[in-house]
Parts: sequence; structure tokens; C-alpha cells
Amino acid sequence: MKLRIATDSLARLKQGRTIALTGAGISADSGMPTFRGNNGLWKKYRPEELATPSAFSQNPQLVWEWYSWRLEKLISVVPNEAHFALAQLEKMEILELIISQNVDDLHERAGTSKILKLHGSIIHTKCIECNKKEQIAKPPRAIPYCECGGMLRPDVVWFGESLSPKIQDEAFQEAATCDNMLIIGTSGIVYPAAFLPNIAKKEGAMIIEFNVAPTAITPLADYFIAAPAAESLPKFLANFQS
Ligand code: BJW
Ligand code: ZN
Repeated sequence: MKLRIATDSLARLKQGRTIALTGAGISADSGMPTFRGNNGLWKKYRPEELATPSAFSQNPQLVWEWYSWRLEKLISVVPNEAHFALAQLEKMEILELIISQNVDDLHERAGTSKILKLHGSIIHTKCIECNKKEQIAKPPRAIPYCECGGMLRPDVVWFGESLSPKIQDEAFQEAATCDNMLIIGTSGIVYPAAFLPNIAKKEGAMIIEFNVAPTAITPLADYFIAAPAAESLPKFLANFQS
């Protein structure tokens, strides 16, 4: 695959403010399952049935089982070439910021430092009583509890819950003011994250989408790069290294 980006678009990427929006697809090449699609299933549940406050209040054991299973997986995998390419683009001052919907820590492990995590972090817990946040040492085998006696939950954003207003405002602001947005491995159907490409496009940004299949965002894209992110991102990076 040859990644053809027009000369004027390359100049725009070198001179303008570029940000990236990432989703589960960027971690797929590391072996992390996505939410939707063929490899996106966990037992017989859909994310909409487990990633909700009501699922947790009705069956915290089941929800924790799902998160422990994902934590086990996360511990066993490493960042892939797509995560490393984005970290390198940040070092080269081509990429200003990653806005990620992912709750894994693969961007950070690859060396990215400027990241807004819209949906929280799976490696942290939050007490449902005192709100204290803590890093998880190892995947819990039973429902974990806080020293205050309150039940702990994963520090993530479930359906029907608000994102951190500070993080959401910053993400919207960045989308409205960027010149270029790289969109990698997201289905673009979960809001408010799915507003970001629309905001960027409306304000005149160039959109470059990297995905194995077209998405809800593809009609907005100036470029659609149809390949696994771990293949396309290093090729995209190579444009700035020669
Ligand atoms: C590859 C690849 C490879 C594969 N290379 N690519 C309009 C406005 C506002 C809200 C709403 C609205 N309409 C509906 C809502 C409500 C709801 C929502 O969006 N629902 C939709 C399903 C319709 N949103 C919310 O509830 C949000 N809260 C909110 O809006 O608060 C205000 C409010 C409160 C009360 C009432 C109303 C409003 C919160 C959303 C939180 C989402 N949380 C999750 C779980 C996080 C915790 C966890 O991980 O367990 O976040 S759901 C899940 O989806 C997760 C992801 O971050 C998110 C996005 O998924 P993503 O990353 O796009 O993954 P996939 O699997 O969908 O796609 C993978 C892609 O990769 C595919 O395209 C593949 O092709 C591709 N791919 N391999 C490149 N190798
Ligand atoms: Zn507590």
C-alpha cells in the first residue's frame, strides 16, 4: 500500500495544528478487542448492556468480570506501530494532541504525553461513595471495596453518564480550532465524541480517516485510508521523515 497525500495537504499538515481522535480500532492490532463488529463481542453481551450505571447497580459482579477480563488482556498486550507512530508525530511537533475514546493506556505506554481521555481509564477505580480514585494493581477477582466501605467501580464513562465537563470542553475547543484532524479506528457512533469530526469539518479542518472499513465519519473525510492502523500510520509518518 502506498499512502498518497497531495503536496498541498502535506504542507498543511506540516504548518497547521493537527490533532488526532482515536477509538478502539487503533488498539485492535495490539490484540485488544473492539466494541462492535466481529471481534467485539464478550460472551453474549453488547457494550450497551454492560457499560451502563444500571448494569452495574443490578449486577456489579458481572460488570467487574467483564472489566477484569479486559484488564487481563490489557496487561498482556503492548502498543503497536500505530500508537508509536502517533507518539513520534508528537515528538516531531506535527501532532499537538490525541483525543482518545479508549480507556486503555497504550498511547501513554507508546510515549504520547498530550492526551485527553474522553471515556476515562480502565486501570483506575472510583469509589461510588467517596469518589476517591486509585490505580488498580491487578485485575480484581471479586468486587473491590474502598477503605471507606464503598463499592469501587471502574473509572470510566458509561452510557448515560456525562463526560468530565473540563475534558469535553477542551476537546470541543481543540476540534473547533485545529487545521487537521486524524481520525483512527472509531465507528463514530458514540456521542459526544462523534460530534468532534463534525465540529472540525464545519470550521474548515482537513479530515484524514484511518480505518479498515468506512464509518459514519467517512462522508466528512478528505482522505480515507483503508488499512489496519498499524500498517497505515507508520506509512503516514514516513511522509515527514524523508
Ligand atoms: C480498525 C481496526 C484496525 C478495527 N485499524 N481500524 C447525541 C448526543 C449526546 C449523547 C447521545 C446522542 N445520541 C445518543 C447519545 C447517548 C450515548 C450515545 O452516544 N449512544 C450511541 C450508541 C447512540 N452517549 C452517552 O451516553 C455519553 N454520555 C452523554 O452523552 O452524557 C450526556 C447525557 C447524559 C444523559 C442523557 C443524555 C446525555 C457517554 C458515552 C460513553 C461511552 N462509553 C463507552 C464505554 C467506556 C468504558 C469501557 O470501555 O468499558 O466508550 S461505550 C464504547 O464506545 C467505549 C468507546 O470509547 C466508544 C466508542 O467506540 P469506538 O472506539 O468507536 O469502537 P467501535 O468498536 O465502535 O469501533 C471500532 C472501529 O475500529 C470500527 O470502525 C472498525 O472498523 C475499526 N477497526 N480494527 C483501524 N486494525
Ligand atoms: Zn470510598
